[in-house]
Amino acid sequence: MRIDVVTIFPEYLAPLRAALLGRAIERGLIQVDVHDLRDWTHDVHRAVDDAPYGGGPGMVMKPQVWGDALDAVCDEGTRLIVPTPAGRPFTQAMARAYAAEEHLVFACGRYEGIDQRVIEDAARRMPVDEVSIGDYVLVGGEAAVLVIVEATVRLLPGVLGNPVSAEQDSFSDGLLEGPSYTRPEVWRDLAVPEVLRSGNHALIDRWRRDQALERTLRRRPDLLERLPEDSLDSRDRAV
Ligand code: 6GU
Repeated sequence: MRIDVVTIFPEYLAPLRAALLGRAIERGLIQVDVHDLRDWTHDVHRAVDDAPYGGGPGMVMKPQVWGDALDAVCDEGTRLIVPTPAGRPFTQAMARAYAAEEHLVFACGRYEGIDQRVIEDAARRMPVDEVSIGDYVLVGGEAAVLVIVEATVRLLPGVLGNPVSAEQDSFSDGLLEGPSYTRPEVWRDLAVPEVLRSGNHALIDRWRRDQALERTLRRRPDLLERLPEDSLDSRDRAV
C-alpha cells in the first residue's frame, strides 16, 4: 500500500515512521510520502489561504494550490481522504475498507477548511471521503491522519506480530474488549479472577464474553443497540 500525506506541517507526521508504522515501512509493507503543500504555491509569500467568501472568521485554504498538489500526488488508483470535523465518523469498518486500498492520499486542512470545490473536483476522478475521528475539534487534520493510518495499517497482513489479536479487538465483534491480566497472581492485594486460572477454556471463553457484554452495556449501550439480532445467544441475553 502507498500512503501520501499533503500538509503545511510535514514535521507533524514524523510519528508515521515510528514504532509499528516504521517497521511496516522498513519491511516494504507500506510506502509513505509526506509532502509540503507550500511546494505548490504560486506567489513569493507561499500563501495557502485566503479570506472566506460570505465573510466570517478564519481563513479558507486556496483551491489552486490544493488542485495542483492533488494533481501531482493522486493517480488512477487513489482514494482521497480529507480529515475534517464535518466528515463521516471514522469506524473500524472503514479501517478494514482502507486496508484493502492500493493508494491512500490524505489532504490535511487547517484554518476553517479547504475550498469545497477542491473536494468536488477531485470526486470527479476518484473516490473521496471526508472523515472525522470524533465529536471534538482539532486544529488541523494531521493528528487525525496519524489515527486513521495506524488503525488501517495494523490490519495489513504481516504488520501485527499475532494476527489473532486483530480479530479479537474491541469492535471486531461489535463489543468492547473485557479486562486482561498477567502475572503476578496477586498484586497490591488484588487477585486475578479465579476463572482465568481454572484451565477450563469453555468457562474462560464464556467469562470473557460476559465481561465484554457488561462493559459494552455500561460504557457504550449504543453499540449493543446496533448489534445484528443473531449475534447474541440466550446466555448473552441473560447478561
Ligand atoms: Cl478529522 N479534523 C479536525 N480538524 N478536527 C477533528 C477531526 C478531524 N475529527 C474530529 N475533530
